[in-house]
Amino acid sequence: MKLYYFPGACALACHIALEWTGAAYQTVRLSQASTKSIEYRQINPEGTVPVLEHEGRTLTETAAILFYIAEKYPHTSLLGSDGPYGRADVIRWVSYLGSELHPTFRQIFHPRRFIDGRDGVEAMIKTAKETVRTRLVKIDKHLQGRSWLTESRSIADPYLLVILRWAESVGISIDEMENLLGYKGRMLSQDEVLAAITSEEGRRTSAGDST
Ligand SMILES: N[C@@H](CCC(=O)N[C@@H](CS)C(=O)NCC(=O)O)C(=O)O
Repeated sequence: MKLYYFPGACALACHIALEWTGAAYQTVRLSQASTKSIEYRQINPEGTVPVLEHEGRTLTETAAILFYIAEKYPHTSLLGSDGPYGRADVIRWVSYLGSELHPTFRQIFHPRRFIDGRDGVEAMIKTAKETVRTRLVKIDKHLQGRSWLTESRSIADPYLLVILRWAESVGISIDEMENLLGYKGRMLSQDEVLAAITSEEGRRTSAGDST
């Protein structure tokens, strides 16, 4: 498998999932600017990462790539271990992160894509940050008494880690969200998670401009 990414992007979630499989894979490092090149747009017309290439096929969209990795390596049990409910619960969380949280960061990282002039930019960013914070508070409550978002560790977890890193990089503190803090610590204590982060960012610890 070959994963296209740039540092700080949501592709990190797929990178962590690949590490969890223990299988061999390759990565292609891009810059955000180079995702707009004519060459890259032939791979992904959207001009975004992640992209996964495997067995002559190209897959885009974080959720699809996460599910593909999990399906290809069932021994990892990254799709939930509990029959139809367990699987649906993983879909629920990947959907929630991908549709309710991930897009909200676009308004924070790329306000000019939403508003032309200066007017309204600050207000939009402020509202988006409040929205993220409100949702993180809900996730913090959900994590009470749980180690992972779902019954067992799943592909939803590295996606949440990406969201947490973005939140902190734009000043949304999770210091008072004890369950999320513990969760982040649990994720960062895993060798595979650190390996993916280090391979993308070296010693860098913040997420930076990404979505
Ligand atoms: N819906 C896509 C969104 C992908 C996306 O927004 N990727 C960001 C990085 S997190 C990107 O490549 N941004 C480059 C840009 O918009 O210029 C997915 O879930 O994969």
